Amino acid sequence: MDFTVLTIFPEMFDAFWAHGIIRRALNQGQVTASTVNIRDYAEGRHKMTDDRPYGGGCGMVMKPEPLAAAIEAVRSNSPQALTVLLTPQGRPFDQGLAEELSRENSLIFVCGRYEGVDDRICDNHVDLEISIGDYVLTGGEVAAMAVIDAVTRLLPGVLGNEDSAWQDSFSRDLLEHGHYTRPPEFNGEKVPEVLLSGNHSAIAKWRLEYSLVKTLLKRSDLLKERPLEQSELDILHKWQKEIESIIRSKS
Ligand code: 9D3
Repeated sequence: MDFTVLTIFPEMFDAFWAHGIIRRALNQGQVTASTVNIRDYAEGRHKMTDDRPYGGGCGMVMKPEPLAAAIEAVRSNSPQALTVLLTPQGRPFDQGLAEELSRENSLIFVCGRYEGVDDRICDNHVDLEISIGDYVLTGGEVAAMAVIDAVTRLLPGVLGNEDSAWQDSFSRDLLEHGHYTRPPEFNGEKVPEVLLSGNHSAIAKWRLEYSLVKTLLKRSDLLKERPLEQSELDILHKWQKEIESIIRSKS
């Protein structure tokens, strides 16, 4: 996978490329990455990348010429690349979109700043617009990092353990069970005993039960969307009966 990021703040990505899984993927050659300064494609003594909006209003708009020149320069080197604009009005980013993007060979990310980019860029130079959620950022850079991070961990060989990236369809769309490591007792709290038992089928059963209950309590919207297997329905029934018996005993 080749990532190219177009931004007026390329230094923001220096630390991003230099740490963790991304750095290892770069070192192992599963990923190549470069950052392009949009200002390098701006004309004039001041190399301006923004200008005042037609029709008035506060804030500035990213000028189309430097962006178009930067995108065209990058595309001429990788004509098959998918060009992605990070924008609040884009398609909501989720794991499904991360999986789609991970199947591309080459991705170009265009990071807007100010109030946004000239709309003629969105229409003619961009294949896909992405938003990372309904909250207001100051630019596309942090959003591009989120997308690159989520895509990189899905690339073949990047996580070593293949199934830690592509979970099977049954554990997907549930919150994860709790995680514990040593010591066995911390601040008076013990690690759940079943995890120390070495009984792998009991551990798998416990993990599924706590995934389901945690999802029910914290993200019931996920359970409503998702089909449930018989073993999962059995667990929810067990909890339903427990709750009903408590209610009956108090009324
Ligand atoms: C006042 C209207 N604003 C639209 C909600 C203007 C505006 C706010 C923030 C225009 C651009 C931005 C900068 N944000 C991004 O570039 C951005 C973003 C975001 O703000 N939220 C979620 N995903 C993304 S992707 C890029």
